Amino acid sequence: MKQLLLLFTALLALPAMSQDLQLNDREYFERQGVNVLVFSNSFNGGFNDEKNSGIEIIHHGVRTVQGGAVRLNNTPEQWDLVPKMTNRKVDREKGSIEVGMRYDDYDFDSRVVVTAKGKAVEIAVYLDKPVPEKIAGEAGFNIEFLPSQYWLKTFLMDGRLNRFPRYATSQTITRPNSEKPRQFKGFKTYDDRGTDRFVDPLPLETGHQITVATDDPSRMIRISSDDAELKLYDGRMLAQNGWFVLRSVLPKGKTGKVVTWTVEPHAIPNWIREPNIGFSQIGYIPEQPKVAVIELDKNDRMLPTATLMRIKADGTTEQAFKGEVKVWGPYYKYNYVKFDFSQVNTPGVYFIQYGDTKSNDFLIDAHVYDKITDATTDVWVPIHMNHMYVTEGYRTWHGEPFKEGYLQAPESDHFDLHRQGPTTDTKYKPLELIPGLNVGGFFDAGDFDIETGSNISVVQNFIRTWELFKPQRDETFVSQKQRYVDLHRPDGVPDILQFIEHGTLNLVAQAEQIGHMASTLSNSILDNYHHLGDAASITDGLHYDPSLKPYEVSADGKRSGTPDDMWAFTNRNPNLDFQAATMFAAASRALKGYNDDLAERALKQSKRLMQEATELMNQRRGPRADAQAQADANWLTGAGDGNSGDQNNARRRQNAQQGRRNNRGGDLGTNLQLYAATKETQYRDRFLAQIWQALDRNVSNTMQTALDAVPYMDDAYKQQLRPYVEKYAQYIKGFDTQNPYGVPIGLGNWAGVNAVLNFGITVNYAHIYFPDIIAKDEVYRVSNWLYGCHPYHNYSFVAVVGATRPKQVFYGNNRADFSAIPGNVAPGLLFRKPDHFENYDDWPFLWGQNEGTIAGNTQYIIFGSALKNIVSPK
Ligand SMILES: [Ca+2]
Ligand SMILES: [Ca+2]
Ligand SMILES: [Ca+2]
Repeated sequence: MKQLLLLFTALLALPAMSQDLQLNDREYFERQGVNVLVFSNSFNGGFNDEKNSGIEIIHHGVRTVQGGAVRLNNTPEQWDLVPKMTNRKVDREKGSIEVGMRYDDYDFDSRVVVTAKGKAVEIAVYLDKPVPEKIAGEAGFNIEFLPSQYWLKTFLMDGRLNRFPRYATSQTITRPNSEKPRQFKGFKTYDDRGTDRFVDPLPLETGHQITVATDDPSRMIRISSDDAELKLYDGRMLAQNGWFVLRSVLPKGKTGKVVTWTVEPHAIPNWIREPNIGFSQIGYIPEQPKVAVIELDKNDRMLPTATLMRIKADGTTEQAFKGEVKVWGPYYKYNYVKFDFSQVNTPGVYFIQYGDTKSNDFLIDAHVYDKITDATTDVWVPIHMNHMYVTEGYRTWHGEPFKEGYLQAPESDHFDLHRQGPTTDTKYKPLELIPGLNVGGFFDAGDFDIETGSNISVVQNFIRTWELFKPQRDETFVSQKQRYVDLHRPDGVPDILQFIEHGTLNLVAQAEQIGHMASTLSNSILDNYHHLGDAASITDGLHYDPSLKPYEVSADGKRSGTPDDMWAFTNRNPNLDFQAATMFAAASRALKGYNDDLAERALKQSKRLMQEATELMNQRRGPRADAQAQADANWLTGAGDGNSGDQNNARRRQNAQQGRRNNRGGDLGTNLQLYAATKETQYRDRFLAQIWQALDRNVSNTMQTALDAVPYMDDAYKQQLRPYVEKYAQYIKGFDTQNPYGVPIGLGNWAGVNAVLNFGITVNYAHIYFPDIIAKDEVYRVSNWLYGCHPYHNYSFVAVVGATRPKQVFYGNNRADFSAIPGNVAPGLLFRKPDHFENYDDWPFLWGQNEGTIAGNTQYIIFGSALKNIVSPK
């Protein structure tokens, strides 16, 4: 209570804010409404330009500017080179931050010094040696503005008025490829159509003084430079995820202070961020706990009460409940209070009012959870079926992709972080067609490759959903023969079975044709990897024939000289084979009676791969095994991994984590799955020999696997598990003091939805099997978070049926249209160091906060199915 009072007092006492920018104790420049960050987030080199780094401005609560650094392009793309931060020095006395930047590829070093000067910062670039000849005239100091926060707003350059364009329509020139600074690993993001020239945008405006957003005080920034010309570009000319770029080219042949900018972000006097009322957009069932978490600016005063308003059937409103607002306390940069309206349980339409802030409306009703998985199963998943034509009503989502099949990958270092070593580990020669792989499988995420590990998880997730909940829902027509999928057209077969079949078809083909599992089936060239549009147009559908010239088609129309065929990366990984073997055993069980032939093929591959993988692992288990196991464990947890920020590594890690969930503590999960599939007691005994020690070591990591076993074990097992579930209950409660939302919140470069979903699934199962230990009330923690009770905004992270305000944009394959694929689950809240959470809902292009993955979204189906089952048991 004393602590609460102290916090309460702290909330009431307004910190004195200076009118000038001050270097604060979190090492960024701050005044009310303005934060200027200097490499709090560095370019980590993982997936190159993630639009999350360098000098950044958080302007009235929104991170609208980033990318401040010395760059080599007018409008850098994701695969253009990024500088490595070589040092960062905070000088409190001078009120400055200095950062060293280096491009190894060009042996080019520079420094930037940012110093607070009243309401502005001075940004100065220093060179100890002149810009290297090769990139002289290309290297410049850049800063980038978020298009969705600036388009249609005015800007003034040296007195000339203009408006930021809604769409990219400025002018470009082409220049010889020889003049283009090298891209990541020498890859090319573009297809020059045989011209040997690249496209370079021309500036929208040039001058010495610019004010952006003169018509919007919350976005207005004045920038001037006496010693350098400012040029404003539109990065979207080259890439849909480009930003508006302001830059000054560094002068040739000069050293010392070469470019100086004065940057003054306007601050609205006494600005206080509007409270963010977090609640479930899907609503609440009458008997569940209902607690809104309200996020408050640190300069905001807490109000003593909040109100729940009811919208009556005649459209008028009335007060349903008025209650006390309770302090939770500070969490990173904001303060948090809670409003508990659990006692309201009359079905109806409601909204929350806190001071002048009103939430949108939501339901209290017994049926609010009934449809939470429908958009994901009926729309998102079928649209991600590869090698099929997918249609919905009048709309074709995509034609049949990759008709020409997959080639054996040659030795290569891949942009998507795969590698093909010097041997293929197959009977195929490099670039030879591997027959039969263009069948089944699911697109990875916002891109179109087949990540094998991920697809294994997907099949397993569907099997778990099928075996535990037996969903009979049939809203999708799937014809493998016609290679045709039609949404909202029942065909008499439960969709989940068809999804299991579709995933298994590709994975069995890999095992049969390659002899083991490929690490991935992926793009061979970078310029079709970033494809946005119909998946069927990624490749030309014709077999690549190197005897033809690029863009040339053979007389019979079957071959082309364009090297766009996809590759299979085939280096053998017995761990992956082992995972596949486990999954095949389960798939064969699930498919029996529906597709007996496929069930049999899956079982055959399961047995063969299991045996071969075991032998291979025994052979390879040498002195390196322990070190490697530790390295693997570190990689999985992100420990000691400076490059945890990259897109695919993060994605692969989450998939691997999911795999590990089935495979935790050695091969716990595998033995369990094998026992379930075969009922051979050796597997059960091996599982039982390991599970208790694993639980003793780490109850939270092992609990899911332990719970998965309950249906297959006897009552004694369940009794022995009880004390661990009691421990797990403590672990759940622990989150109430860690953050205001009571769920695990991730701080990585890929936001933490998978950890949240894992947690949610485990809590759900724990409640199902041990309702006396894990109360029903606990299962709503994760749904509340997903559906809107979280920091930054209160939109549902799931584009789910029933939510009043789901997120509107996601990083799906239709992201260029600022759209979403229904049923998607966003990674959620991205943490930017040192204290900022965000989730853009007007800018889909940051994968770490907006991309849904096939493994994650099928995990959501398990979570949602379990939750529905708990709320209204069948
Ligand atoms: Ca991918
Ligand atoms: Ca169906
Ligand atoms: Ca082709």
